[in-house]
Amino acid sequence: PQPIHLADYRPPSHLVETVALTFRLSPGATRVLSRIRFRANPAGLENGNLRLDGEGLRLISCAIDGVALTALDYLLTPEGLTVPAERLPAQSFLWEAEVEIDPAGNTALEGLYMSGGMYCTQCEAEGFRKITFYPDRPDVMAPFTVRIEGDASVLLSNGNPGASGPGWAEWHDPWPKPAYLFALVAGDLVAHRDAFTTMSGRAVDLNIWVRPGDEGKCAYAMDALKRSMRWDEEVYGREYDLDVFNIVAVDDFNMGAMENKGLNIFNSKYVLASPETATDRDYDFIESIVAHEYFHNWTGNRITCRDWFQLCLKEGLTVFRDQQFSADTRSAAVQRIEDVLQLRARQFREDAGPLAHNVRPDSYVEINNFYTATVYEKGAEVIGMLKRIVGAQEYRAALDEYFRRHDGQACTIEDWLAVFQDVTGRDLSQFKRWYTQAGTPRLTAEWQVAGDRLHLRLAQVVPPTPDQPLKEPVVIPIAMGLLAADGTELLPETHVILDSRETVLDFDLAKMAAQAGIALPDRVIPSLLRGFSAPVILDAALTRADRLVLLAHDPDPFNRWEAGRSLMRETLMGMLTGGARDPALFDALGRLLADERLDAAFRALCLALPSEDDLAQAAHDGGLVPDPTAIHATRKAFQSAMASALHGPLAALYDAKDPGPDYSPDAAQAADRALRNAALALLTRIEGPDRARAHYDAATNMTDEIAAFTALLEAGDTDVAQRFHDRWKDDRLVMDKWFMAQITHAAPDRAVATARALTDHPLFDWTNPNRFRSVIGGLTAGNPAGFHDPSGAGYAFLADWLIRLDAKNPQTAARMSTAYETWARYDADRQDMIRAELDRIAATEGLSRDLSEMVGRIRG
Ligand code: HT7
Ligand code: ZN
Repeated sequence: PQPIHLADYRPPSHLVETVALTFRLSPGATRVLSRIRFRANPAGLENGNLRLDGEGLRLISCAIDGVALTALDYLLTPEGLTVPAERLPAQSFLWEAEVEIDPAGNTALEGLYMSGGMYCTQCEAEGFRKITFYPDRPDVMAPFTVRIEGDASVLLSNGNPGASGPGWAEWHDPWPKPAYLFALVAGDLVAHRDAFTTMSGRAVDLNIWVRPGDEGKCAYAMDALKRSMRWDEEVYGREYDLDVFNIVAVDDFNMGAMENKGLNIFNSKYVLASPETATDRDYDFIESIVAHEYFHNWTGNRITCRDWFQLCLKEGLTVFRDQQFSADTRSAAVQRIEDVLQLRARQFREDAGPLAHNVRPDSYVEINNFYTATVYEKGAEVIGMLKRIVGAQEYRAALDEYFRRHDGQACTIEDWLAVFQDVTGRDLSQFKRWYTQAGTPRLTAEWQVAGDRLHLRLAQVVPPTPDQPLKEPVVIPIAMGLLAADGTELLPETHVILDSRETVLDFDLAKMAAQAGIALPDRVIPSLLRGFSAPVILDAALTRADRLVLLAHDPDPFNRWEAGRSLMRETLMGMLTGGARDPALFDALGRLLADERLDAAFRALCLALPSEDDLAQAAHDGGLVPDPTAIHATRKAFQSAMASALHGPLAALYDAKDPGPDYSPDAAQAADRALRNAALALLTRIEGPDRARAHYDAATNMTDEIAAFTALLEAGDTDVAQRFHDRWKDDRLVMDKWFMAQITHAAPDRAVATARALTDHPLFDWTNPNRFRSVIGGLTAGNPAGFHDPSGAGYAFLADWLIRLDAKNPQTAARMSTAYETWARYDADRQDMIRAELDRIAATEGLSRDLSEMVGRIRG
């Protein structure tokens, strides 16, 4: 298939005034009747043909203004239907069609499909065309009326409920929306109900629909929903706009959740939670994903994207908003560190390899392949930088204007930036490069003390990426401070902007020292990029001693954590090349651990080591060829050394941080559990399994139970997997954890065999994306040394499963293929073996557009 280019965008030839759909539900043969009023689009520059997308539809009949069309009146292809301009009334006409579709046979989980006996839909990005003929593009927005006929007890669609009776229900959504926001659910479901009154007094019914038996696991998602609704009113002045807000949990879902207007559909993993079955991390995800989907109501639904190249317009902004919400709800510093960890693990990795692309891509073959960390997470960072550059007040003013100017429209990044330019008077043409250039900029910082002055040289390079060899400098906002060697703060936080390739800043040290009441220092320690003020890789000329000062004293918690992290990384890299450990780091960590003024969640983060994947990238960046087995062993050795060095403080924390049996998912309790369980993992490494066994037996919540379970797996316990299985075998979401944990914590040389054995387990349902990800992703992401086993067995195992899954669910198969994206880091043997697997996949007959695009791009 040919790529689609942003530069080729053309406005639609026809717009839709109203849509009325009737669904006659039947698992293998659902009938969809559509009545769509079209009008010619004056801005449509194309020929006036009516072009309707449609895939896998059995056309029963169609008519224009009541006159039936015959096959001679239109052109029907596997991609859609075109009625030539000469057969169309000039201005406005009614299109009617009846089609038949097969929800039960729809394993791709796109369009109308069945999950656990219920009907549900997923239309973003281009799933609506699998439901009926329609201009399935986001710049065609219309109000929808829907009638559902079926024998399920609950029949839901977008908008407000209309009339209903036994076996039928009608819905009307007054807000014009693109087809990708359409949704329908039908099933024998039960609701967890609540209500919300908006700031202007509108009463909204809130329902979370789940399978009978799950209704007791919805309280947290409901609470998160109400808090999100209030937060969006208070922080962005955005109010909900329908009488009802429905959420439905489904077990078979390709992604996390979907923001369909008034009818969000969620992967059940991100709705259902009870203390016994969900971890603190699960609760955290539920809160932020519920918030994210809710926030889309304004950033995505009321204002949507003109075309799919503009995906970051809604996704980057909505991720930024959900991150703000979580920062306001929990510890802002911890939230920022977690966001950056995620950004580096997923987006920096993507930017460093063959899949690097702009936040706003220029072309794609399959849009589903562009729901990426770059579009989402880097897209959010770009908004964060914009806010930092214009300031909080101007940011809010610009957002107010964005909502005022563009409500009800399908917009572009140009529209978005124009609002900021108009409101703030700033020229953002250079800033726009963040949207149009791929690659993670590298920022270098060097400095010199010369008498009573400090000269700080900042320089940037944006690396070449596929198809973009040459790059222009971007606008980098840098939040910074300066510390003296004893930790005294010399300069309160300052904001500078680097928009050229290089600049030198000059600071008056004498004045700063006098103000701080200390002698003129001969050594200063810049604390740069505080709060990770830009998504760049910083190479700062800091010594180990400088970093120890920052770890102990930096007033910016992010940079304090960052200093510890970089010391750990450096130490691990040193150990990999035969160097020794540095006791000063453990001493510093010991002091930090014992500092009760510090948030327990922050301390838990400071104990966590860089991942094996981080270390492989660090080795590659340092000109080495990473050895995944050695990285794994070195990391374990470091953990054991750390546990021995910090045994006293860790044991003390383990005893002190028990929040007791009354579980609450709140940040304070979760922080204590995180720190205690981090201590448990380290202590088990050197003490043996007794403490973890007692922890397992005493656990009254899943956070503690899984912490003990994984500690015991690491310790080689041979019984615990069966015990866990016997207790939880009937709970799908908990069993996903069971599958994943066993692979993640298998010794690397047994990881592929473990994964293989688990795929033979009777509960391994590979057509369920969550279960597939637990096992296959458990190997590729959770056990890198196992995946990169020198035999190549991990590469072959993944390829076998991708080929098999692709025939049923191309989207999930394509997404999982990113495990191969780092191939260029590794030795020639591994590269050859990966290339052979990519070739084998590419040569598979009938390969989907999704997977073949990914394999082609990864291979380069
Ligand atoms: N906007 C939603 C994206 C999404 C999606 C995309 C492609 C295929 C399946 C999908 N399910 C959901 C979710 C979001 O970003 O909030
Ligand atoms: Zn989103």
